[in-house]
Amino acid sequence: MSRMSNRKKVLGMVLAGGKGTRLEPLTSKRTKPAVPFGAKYRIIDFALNNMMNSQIYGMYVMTQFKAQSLTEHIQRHWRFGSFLSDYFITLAPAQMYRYDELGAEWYRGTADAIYQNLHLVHNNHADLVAIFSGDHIYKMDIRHMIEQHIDSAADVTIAAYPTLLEDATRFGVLQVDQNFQITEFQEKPQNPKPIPGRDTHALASMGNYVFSTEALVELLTKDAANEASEHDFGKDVLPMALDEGYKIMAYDFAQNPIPGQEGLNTYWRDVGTLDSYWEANMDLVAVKPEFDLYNPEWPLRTAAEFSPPAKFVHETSDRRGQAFNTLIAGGVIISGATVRNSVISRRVRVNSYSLVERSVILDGSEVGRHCVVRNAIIDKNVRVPEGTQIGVNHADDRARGFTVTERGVVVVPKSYRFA
Ligand code: ADQ
Ligand code: ADP
Repeated sequence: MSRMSNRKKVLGMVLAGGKGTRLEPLTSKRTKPAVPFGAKYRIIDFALNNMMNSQIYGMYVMTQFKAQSLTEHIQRHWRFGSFLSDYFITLAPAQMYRYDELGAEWYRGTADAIYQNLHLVHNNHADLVAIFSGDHIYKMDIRHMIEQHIDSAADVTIAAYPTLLEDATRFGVLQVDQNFQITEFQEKPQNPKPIPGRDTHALASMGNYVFSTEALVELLTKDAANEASEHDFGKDVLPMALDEGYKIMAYDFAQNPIPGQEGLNTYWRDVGTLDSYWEANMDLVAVKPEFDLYNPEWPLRTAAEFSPPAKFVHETSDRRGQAFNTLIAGGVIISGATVRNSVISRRVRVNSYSLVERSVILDGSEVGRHCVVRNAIIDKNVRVPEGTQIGVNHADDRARGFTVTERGVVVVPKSYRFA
């Protein structure tokens, strides 16, 4: 829990039950928020760090599908309780708490995930509830949003990001008045309305909401009683709230940079597809990345693993161990191989005479000698045998059963065994 401006108690609730179907095979064994990202992190870490860095120290994480690695990650690694007296992070799996009333139901939608846990809001005496998606890569100072919520006397505040019109069909699209009060909300419209005066962009909901507790309880109770509802914030609860005259404000994410950051806040990515996941990893290795992992004023906590230092082995002039424009995690050994524009996670090995370019390699995988790996995502614990080429000939890649995306990224599933 956290007291903002000594006025309000804020409880964090992070939605982490997404299936992430379009990220398969990365999500065939793990939920989307658990997908590893940026050499050391998992996607959910960014949302959790936003809460922590905004002094929201009390959080519940709503989980359901394939939550094993997410659960272990949070239970084993997100343990900062001994440093902060008011810190807790607790998993709230779909456990049919309201079994007597609803029967055996999992979370039916995002609103239901919160409805089924409303007792937690009461138990924590929260004045405000920050309900955030656990699916995105971005940095946000939620304190600004809460200040705005309080100052504008809103019932609900929705974080908003201007997105390209053609992408806006995947989001909730907002129309606002000159005070940023929301006048219209359309969930995933086929023809999104542009921002007035800026017809290339629409104002998208980031799926991050601050609710006043009273409005949240009223709205979710009403929604729960509606049999036609899918119990989703975007599809059901927010349109209903608007119809019923609740005061809903938009919060302008871009105009509110985090501490230690200059200029506008331009980076928010829904890494919902393999291509966008790969691109967001590649964004990190840009010479001047738009998303900065190195801002000391915005620490990014994740699993602390006691891996040994990364090592580069150079034995002879034709076996140079080298990496350029690359993120390398602990425990990696680049031995006589060249790695460029890549994201290399913990304990990965790349062996002599091999070349890895524009690729993401997840924990514990190994690239044998004389390999070429290009535009690839290699999931955990894959042994790429000597002389293998990945991302060079897509017909070969497909013949092995790998996914080849629209933009030509080849994905090797976790623990894949080469013939
Ligand atoms: P969607 O992209 O449809 O739209 P959704 O699938 O509802 O997002 O997921 C939102 C968050 O809730 C994710 O973090 C996900 O992991 C989690 N989640 C999904 N189903 C869940 C469930 N049953 N139980 C627990 N958690 C669950 C939403 C909004 C749009 C907005 C986009 C922004 O509806 O208006 O624009 O997010 O990405
Ligand atoms: P991910 O690929 O999602 O990162 P991990 O390999 O890190 O998954 O597994 C996450 C946790 O789940 C591990 O700590 C491990 O203990 C547990 N785990 C993984 N596979 C199994 C399994 N088959 N049975 C039981 N536990 C497992």
